[in-house]
Amino acid sequence: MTEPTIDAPGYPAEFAERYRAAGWWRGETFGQMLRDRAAEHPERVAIVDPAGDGRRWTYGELDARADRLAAGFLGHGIGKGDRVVVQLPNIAEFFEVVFALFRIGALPVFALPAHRETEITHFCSFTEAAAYVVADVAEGYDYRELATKVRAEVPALKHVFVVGDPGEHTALADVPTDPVVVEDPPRPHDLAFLQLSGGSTGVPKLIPRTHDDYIYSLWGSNEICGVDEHSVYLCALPAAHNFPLSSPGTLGALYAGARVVLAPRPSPDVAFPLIEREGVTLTGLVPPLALVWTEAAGTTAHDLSSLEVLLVGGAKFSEEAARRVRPALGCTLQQVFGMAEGLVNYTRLDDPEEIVVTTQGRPISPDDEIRVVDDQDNDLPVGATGHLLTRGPYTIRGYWRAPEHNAVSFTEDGFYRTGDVVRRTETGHLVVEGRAKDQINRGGEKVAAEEIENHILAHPSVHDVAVVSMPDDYLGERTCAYVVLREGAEPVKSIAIKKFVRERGLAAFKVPDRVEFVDAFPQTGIGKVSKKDLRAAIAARLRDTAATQH
Ligand code: AMP
Ligand code: DBH
Repeated sequence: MTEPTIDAPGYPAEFAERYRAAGWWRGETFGQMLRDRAAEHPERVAIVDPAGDGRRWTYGELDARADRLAAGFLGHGIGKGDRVVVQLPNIAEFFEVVFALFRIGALPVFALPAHRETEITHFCSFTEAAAYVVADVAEGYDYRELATKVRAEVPALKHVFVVGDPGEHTALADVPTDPVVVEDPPRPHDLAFLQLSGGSTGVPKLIPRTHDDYIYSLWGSNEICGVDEHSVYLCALPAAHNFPLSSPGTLGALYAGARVVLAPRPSPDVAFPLIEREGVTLTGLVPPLALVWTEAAGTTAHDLSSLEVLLVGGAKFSEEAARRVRPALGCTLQQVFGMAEGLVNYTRLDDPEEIVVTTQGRPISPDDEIRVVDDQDNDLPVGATGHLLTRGPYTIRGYWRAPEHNAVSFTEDGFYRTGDVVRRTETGHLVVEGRAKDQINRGGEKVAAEEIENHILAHPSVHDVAVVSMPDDYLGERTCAYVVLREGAEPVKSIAIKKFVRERGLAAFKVPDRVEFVDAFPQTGIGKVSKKDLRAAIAARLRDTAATQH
C-alpha cells in the first residue's frame, strides 16, 4: 500500500506513518500555509520586486491575489491534478501563479528561463500540460514567440498566459476573478508540483514532490539556517530552481513569515544595492557567483553588513574559495549539497570553520538514511569513498511517469541512487568527491551528456559523439563534445556544431563549450567508449595549452 500520488511511486504507508508520527510531516499544504501567514500578519511585506518602480506585496496582498488567480484558473477549466508549465523570471507574479496553482491542486512544472523550444515542448507534451505561463520579454528574449512555437507543436496545450503584453496569447492580468470556494482542495500528501532533474538521460525527468514532504524540507532548512520572521532572503538565482526555492529559499522564507527580495540578476551590481537597501540577511549562490561576489565585495561602496549567511551549493565549492567568504563578505558560509529529488545537506551555523570549508554538510533530518556503497551496493565504512544512496522523509521514491528509469535509479527498497560519489566523515558530514552519473555540472547548471549527444548525432556529418566534462577555473567544469565525423563527410567546424545545437532550440548552457574532432574513441575493456580517457585527454590538452601560454 502506498500513499496515493499521481503517476509516480509514493511513500509506502509504513514510512508515511513514521514520518507523520515523528512530526516531520505536519499535515500542511502550501495554499493553507499562505492563508495562515496572511491571517497572522496581513500587513507584513512578503515579496519585494524591484523591477520598474518597485513593488512590495504584503502577505495579505499575495494571499488575495492567489485567491483571485486561483478562481480565474478554475474558470479557465484548469483544476486539480492538471499540469501547468511555469517559466517566469524573478518577478512577483511567479509567487502569485504558483500559490494560485497550489490552492486548486494544479501542479506547476518548474521550467527555467534558460529553457527553449525543445525543452518546453517536451515539458508541455510529456506532462499533457493544460497551460503554459511566461513573461512577455525578459533579458531581451521574447517568450511570447517561444510560446507560439510551442503551441504549434503541442496542439493539446489549451492556454498560454503572459505576464505583461500578451501579444497573441492571454494576459495573465485578465485571468483573476472574484474568489470562489475550492471544492476539492489538495490534501497534504497530494502532489504539489513537478520539479526538474538535472538528469543524466536523453530528456529531463520530472520530480513529483508532495506538500508534506517539501514543507518539511522548508522548515527543516529554516531551523538549520536560522531563518525566522525577521529574515530577509534575497533570491538571486532563478526562482524556479530547487535551491533558491527551498534551501531555505523563497518558500522557506514565506513559511517563516519572512521577506523575499527578488533580484532580476545575480551580479553584484544588481544584488549589492538590494542587500543594502532591503537589509538582506541571507541568500544562496552557486560557486562561480560566490567567487564573483567575494571579489566584488573588496571594492564595493555598498554596505553589506546586514548579510549574515551565504549559502553556496549546486556544485562543489573549493576549499580555497570557501575560506575567502567570511573575510570578504563578513558573513557565515553554509555549504549546501542538495538535489531536487530530495536530500539536502548543510554545514551548520555552529560547525567549526574547518568543517564548513572542507565538507558539503550533513542531512537536514535525523530520518534521512544515508548509504555509501561500492559498485556492488555493499556498504562501505566511514571514511571510504563510494556511491551515495539515500531515502528519507523528503526524498522521492520515483520520478514521474518513468517506471523504466525508476527501476535503475532506485533500489528495490526505495533508496535513490544519487549518482554522486561521496565520503562520510566521523562527524557525519559528506564530502563530494566526484560523480558516477553521466552529467556535466557547469557551475551548478547540470547538463546530461546523453541529451546533448542525441542532438549532435542528428547532424548529418556526425557519425558518433561523446560529451564529457573538462576542468574550468571559473565554472569548475565545462562541456566538451568529442565528435567522429562520417567517412567522406564534408569537413565541419566546431562552431557549426555549436550553432547546430543552439538552433535545435536548447538552453544556451547546454551548447558544448568545445568540440574536438577525432577519428575514433578510446575504448574500455569491453568495448564501450571510455569517457574516463576522453576526460583525461581533454584535461591534459588544456594543461598543455595553459603551460605554453605562461
Ligand atoms: P539535480 O538532481 O539537478 O537537482 O542536481 C543535484 C546534483 O547537483 C547533486 O546530485 C550533485 O551532483 C550536485 N550538487 C549539488 N550541490 C552540490 C555541492 N554542494 N557540491 C557538489 N555537488 C553538488
Ligand atoms: O543542485 C541542486 O539541485 C541543489 C543545490 C543546493 C538543490 O536542489 C538544493 C540545494 O536544494
